[in-house]
Amino acid sequence: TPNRPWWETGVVYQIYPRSFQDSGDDGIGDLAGIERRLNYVFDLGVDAIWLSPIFPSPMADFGYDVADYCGIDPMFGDIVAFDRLVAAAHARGLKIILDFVPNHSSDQHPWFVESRSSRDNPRRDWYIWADAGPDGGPPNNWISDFAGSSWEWDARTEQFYLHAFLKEQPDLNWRNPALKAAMFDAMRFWFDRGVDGFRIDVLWHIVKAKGFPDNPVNPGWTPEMNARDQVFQKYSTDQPEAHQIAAEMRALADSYGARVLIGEIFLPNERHAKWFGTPDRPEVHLPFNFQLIENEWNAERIGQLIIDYEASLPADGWPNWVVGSHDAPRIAARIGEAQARVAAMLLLTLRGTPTLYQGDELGIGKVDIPPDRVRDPQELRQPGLGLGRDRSRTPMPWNGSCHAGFSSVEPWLPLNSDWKERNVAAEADKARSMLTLYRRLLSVRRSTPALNEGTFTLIRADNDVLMFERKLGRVRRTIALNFSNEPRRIDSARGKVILSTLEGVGASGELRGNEGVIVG
Ligand code: TEU
Repeated sequence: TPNRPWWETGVVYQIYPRSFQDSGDDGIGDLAGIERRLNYVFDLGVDAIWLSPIFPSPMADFGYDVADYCGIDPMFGDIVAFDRLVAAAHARGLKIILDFVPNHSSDQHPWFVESRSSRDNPRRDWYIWADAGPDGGPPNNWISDFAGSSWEWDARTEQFYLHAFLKEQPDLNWRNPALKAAMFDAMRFWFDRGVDGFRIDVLWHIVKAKGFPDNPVNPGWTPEMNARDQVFQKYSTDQPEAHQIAAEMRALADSYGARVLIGEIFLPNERHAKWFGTPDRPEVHLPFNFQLIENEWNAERIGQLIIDYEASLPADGWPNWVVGSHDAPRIAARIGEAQARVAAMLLLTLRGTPTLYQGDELGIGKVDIPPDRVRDPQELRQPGLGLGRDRSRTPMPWNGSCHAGFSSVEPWLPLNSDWKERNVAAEADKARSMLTLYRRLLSVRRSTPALNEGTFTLIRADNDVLMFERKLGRVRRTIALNFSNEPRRIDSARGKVILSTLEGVGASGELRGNEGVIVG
């Protein structure tokens, strides 16, 4: 279909800038490094790059604590390097999506420094302040996503401030019109510089219920669980006023032409779908869909969730899928490398916009982070629960040379232990490598619009087999995925195998163990 926007026809590739390519000899990736590797990204066959935050930051949460919404952290470069990167990307037809973090700033942001300086500072109300509860403790029972109360006492002004994440990440008050205007100005700043869209961090968090009522307590919570699950985030997230703001963000994006908004939203289907908005009051183009990350890797389960998700979409709601991110365990660590190949085929044959996470295309799996090298604040605050995100944030291994070609010095996090064999250069020419599989899948997807926009029909999801058809006009493709490591019969797949996740061909009417095929 002509005239479909790029965020529907394309594939997004997430770059975690600290860990992509260092050009500054400090062991931390940067913008000039990304520019150097643009041909790799282009050759992979993706259409857009989403950059995790690159703004000035004390890095308490590695950039998700922003100290200036309109600058570049010197660690990553400067605005000149940024403009160069955008120009170089655009010259290759690649879009650039920035990570906008509206729920909270850094506690070092000049706005917060002012806000906490006195109760009558004009910026006091740009953040969320409240008096102590009757017992002198926090105003309510809200729990930070990173454990502990969401409220931090400020001794000087004798009030608590709210932080849904670290205490170094105070929540901004979107009910304050001046704060809201300043944040919209920041979006304009980047749109004016040519960015093609934003991934919006924790969008469903940005407004809190008036009066800050206690959240309902989760009766199923036990101390082995993540501390944040002690309560349901009923009053601290997903408020109607946040939808209004999303609609205004969308109106701003639309005023610039073909720009995309991707909302980070974790909610059950029905409430998740509300973030598309309505045709006369649209909100985000793509409410990020994390279900392939959050659910068990099981053919029946995945078949059902695809059906449920598709059914939950509004008439003009476009789907999206992702299997990895800087927050989630690596897909190959979670389900093993053989199944990660099946997951790659699923991701790139589903209806909608797929997002790839850097390094997954190399099949990076389990990485051991020695205790003295743990950097993730989520892990440091609740050690031993397996919440560590460092394992998904290790540097890209480019080649077999010193520090894998990532940096001239020791990187900020260790490399994947198998980097000597598992790196871009080593995988580039191997027919069997994960990288080759990703390239083939991306190329088949690009040349087969049915895989992007065709109808989705589930054929079966049982006995470890997920099978579905994608159809556009007269083009039909059947995708059959074997979630087990044993052979499985698939009598109904007709046509020739266009691509398999394995080398060679199996017996007809059969999937080999861990095999996925596109047939047509
Ligand atoms: O993550 C939001 C979020 O919900 C996290 O708590 C996520 O569930 C957790 O990291 C999974 O282990 C976003 C960013 O993606 C994350 O990197 C930030 O730390 C967080 O917001 C705060 O900005």
